[in-house]
This record gives sequence, structure tokens and C-alpha cells, in this order.
Amino acid sequence: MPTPTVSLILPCLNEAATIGKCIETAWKVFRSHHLKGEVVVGDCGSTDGSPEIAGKLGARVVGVDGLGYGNAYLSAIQASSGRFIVMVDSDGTYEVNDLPKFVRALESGYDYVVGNRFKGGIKPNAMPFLHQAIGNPLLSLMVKLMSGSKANDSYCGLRAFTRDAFERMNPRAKGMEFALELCIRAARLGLKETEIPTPYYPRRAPSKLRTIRDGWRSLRFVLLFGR
Ligand SMILES: Nc1nc2c(ncn2[C@@H]2O[C@H](COP(=O)(O)OP(=O)(O)OP(=O)(O)O)[C@@H](O)[C@H]2O)c(=O)[nH]1
Ligand SMILES: [Mg+2]
Repeated sequence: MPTPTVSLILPCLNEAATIGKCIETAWKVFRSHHLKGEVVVGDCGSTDGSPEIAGKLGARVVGVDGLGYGNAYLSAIQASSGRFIVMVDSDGTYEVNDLPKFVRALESGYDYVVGNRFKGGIKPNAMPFLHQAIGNPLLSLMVKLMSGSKANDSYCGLRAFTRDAFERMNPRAKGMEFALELCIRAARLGLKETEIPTPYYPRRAPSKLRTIRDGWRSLRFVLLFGR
């Protein structure tokens, strides 16, 4: 059976320094692994030319109403059509060349596959010490305890799932907590899940993450939703 079409989805808010390389790598990977794929960018009103760069490189750019990581994914996934969906940040911090590992896991029968940066190697200066030592491990542990999720890095921005799994999960979070919501819903639905080690590189443009605001939103989300 041929591999189903892959939709690579990139959320973007002013990532002109890196989005082009992400898209070029994606096309190269699709070609070299004989995958049929599309690249869809969910753009929340970037003003640095990112959508133009993405469009020129053959990505479909979806203009998103309002801000938010989850919001960007919800709009872009809706506009995509592949049976396999792969998520990756457009800030150059993830290894787009790892995409085939995620696709192969879906092909072998998994519904939901999350990267693990702690096992894949967090490069120097890629993640602030407090996020690496406390924030991410703590949130992942809470998600695991509350939902039975197998993900040890539930904030990892490289993950994949089938369209069928996505429709069953039916996530709604508009902000960064979208990542946690997916892990919780996947576990609660009893989806067949696994994790794949993947490296994490430093970003070049300023982070969109606001530690206090996003940390608090995530904690509140897990406490309310994860019960
Ligand atoms: N469309 C859209 N994308 C966003 C928004 N906020 C963040 N993003 C994108 O979502 C991805 C994740 O945001 P980041 O700022 O990299 O957050 P992070 O990966 O948790 O933090 P870093 O480790 O500092 O990179 C990036 O590709 C951003 O461009 C938003 O409001 N709208
Ligand atoms: Mg990032």
C-alpha cells in the first residue's frame, strides 16, 4: 500500500529567518523518501515577510484570525488534506529531517507520535535552564499522571498523528496549551501512541513564548482539563 499523503503544518509568527529553510528541507525530505506531501503554514499576521517566503517556496499559507499557537494549528490543519499530519515549529529549532521517522511510526500503526527532546538532545542555549529543569518536565509529569499519556516531553513541537486521530481528539485550545491538550486527549481516547527522540536547536529570532503567561496558562489548563 502506498504511504498516505503527508500534510506538514507549520505555525508562524514572524519567523522569516528560518521558515524558508524549514520548507526547503521538507520538500527535500519528501522527495528523498518518496513521500507525497503538502506544506501548510498557519500564519497569525506576520509582518516580517514570512508568508511571502513560504508562498514562494510552494507552501500553502493560511491566514489565521487572531493570535495563538493552537489557533494557527486549528486553522492550518483544517485547510490541509493529508491522511497523515505532522506538526513542526517554523523557528528552525526542530530537525525537519526526522519527519520520515514520524511518518513510518504512523504507517506501522501508531495513531499519535510525539518527539522527545530530552532523549534526542537539547543543544546548548536551545532551552532556558528553568524550562529544561523544571517547567517542561513538571508539566509533562502532570499530563502523564492525570491522563496516562506516554509522552515525556508533552510540549515537543514535532509530532504526528493520523487525520482520523485528530478528528477524534477534536482539540480546541487556542494558545500554547494546545500541545498539552493533544497529549491528554490522545491518552484519554486510548490512541496507540509512542515517542521518538529528536534534537532541539537554539532559535534565531526572538521567542514568542512568555514564560509566566504561557506557564500559568499551561498549569491552569492541566489542572482544570486534566482532572
Ligand atoms: N501563527 C502563530 N504562530 C505562533 C504564535 N505564537 C507562536 N507561534 C509559532 O509557534 C511556534 C512555537 O512558538 P515559539 O515561540 O517557538 O515557542 P517555543 O517553541 O515553546 O519556545 P522556544 O523554545 O523559545 O522556541 C513558532 O513557530 C512560532 O512562530 C501565534 O500567536 N501565532
Ligand atoms: Mg520554538
